[in-house]
Amino acid sequence: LREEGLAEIKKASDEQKLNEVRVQLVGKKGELTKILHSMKEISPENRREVGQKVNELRDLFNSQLDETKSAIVKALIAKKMEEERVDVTLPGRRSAVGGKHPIYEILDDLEAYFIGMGYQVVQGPEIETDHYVFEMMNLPKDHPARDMQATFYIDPENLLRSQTSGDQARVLEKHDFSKGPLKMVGPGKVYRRDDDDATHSHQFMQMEGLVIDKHVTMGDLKGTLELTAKHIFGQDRKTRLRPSYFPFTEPSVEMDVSCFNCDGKGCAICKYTGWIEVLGAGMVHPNVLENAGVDSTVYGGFAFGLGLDRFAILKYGIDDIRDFYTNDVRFLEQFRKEE
Ligand code: FA5
Repeated sequence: LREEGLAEIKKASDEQKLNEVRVQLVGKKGELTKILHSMKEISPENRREVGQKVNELRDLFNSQLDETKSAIVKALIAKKMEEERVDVTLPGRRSAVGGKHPIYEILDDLEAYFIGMGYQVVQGPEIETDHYVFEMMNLPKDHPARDMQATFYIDPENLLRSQTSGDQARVLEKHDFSKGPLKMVGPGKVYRRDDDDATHSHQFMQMEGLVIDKHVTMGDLKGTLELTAKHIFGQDRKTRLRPSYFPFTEPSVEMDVSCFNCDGKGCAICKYTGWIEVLGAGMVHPNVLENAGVDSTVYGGFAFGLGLDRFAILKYGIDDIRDFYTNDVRFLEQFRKEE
């Protein structure tokens, strides 16, 4: 039985088979138990010796069974480790990361620039009310200048804002002038029923600017606009201010930047004018201040609304504004910076 038992244990190749062998040899109904049960048939003088042998054999089987079991488990773990081996020296797979959109390059740059000059950044809603976009901005319902911006109306009171100028009214209403002057920029998306062409899109981005204090002059406005243009375009690009008209500023101006393509000489992109208009601006109309509860005999200042898309066109030499919105990856990839 000893030799047979050991051979059986040796043969068992997995845990299940080994368990079967264990039951067969040392289990309750196993071979050794059978011998113990038949002790009464053995002569009393031999009983002690047989008992001892059975016990020895059980110990031997048990220790062999345990040894074999741990060898099987070890082999199993080794096999699993081998199968799940990971080569940590292999280079990882690169995930495709996006780049910042060129308009946001300009936007982030300008935000940091204005914050550095003490401006706060505000963000007005894209679905705005007629009240803030027009009425508070000195454009009552029947004002002819409403036609200057073909507006998408949702209902008679709500609209997709056609300019960020509503942000001016929102901050003016809230500002506490006893705590100091008001300086803010408000960037964001605007929408117009404009026909799309190389320099017009029905969705584009503006950055509103507003500075209100006791002694702000047109010279401050001119200096701010010219410095801003130099900050974005460098020292050499030419700029000019033209007189213009907006209901919320008086006097009003527009700033042009010399065309990136022909340097002011005239080409199709700038419609042979040599210039591309980038912003509207002016000294804040007293009615705008009064509408928001600000005393226009004490306070005054300037405002501007710059077209971020036009800034991006001129900075990066892009010949069609629509490229910003069609999301052609080949176009956008040109602006990706090396990580
Ligand atoms: C305005 O929207 C005024 N709210 C600007 C302003 C603010 C004046 C504060 C005075 C004081 P305008 O409609 O001209 O003005 O637009 C301002 C700028 O937005 C333009 O100079 C141009 O750069 C840009 N812009 C206007 N229409 C489009 C368009 N369809 N696509 C791309 N950019 C546009």
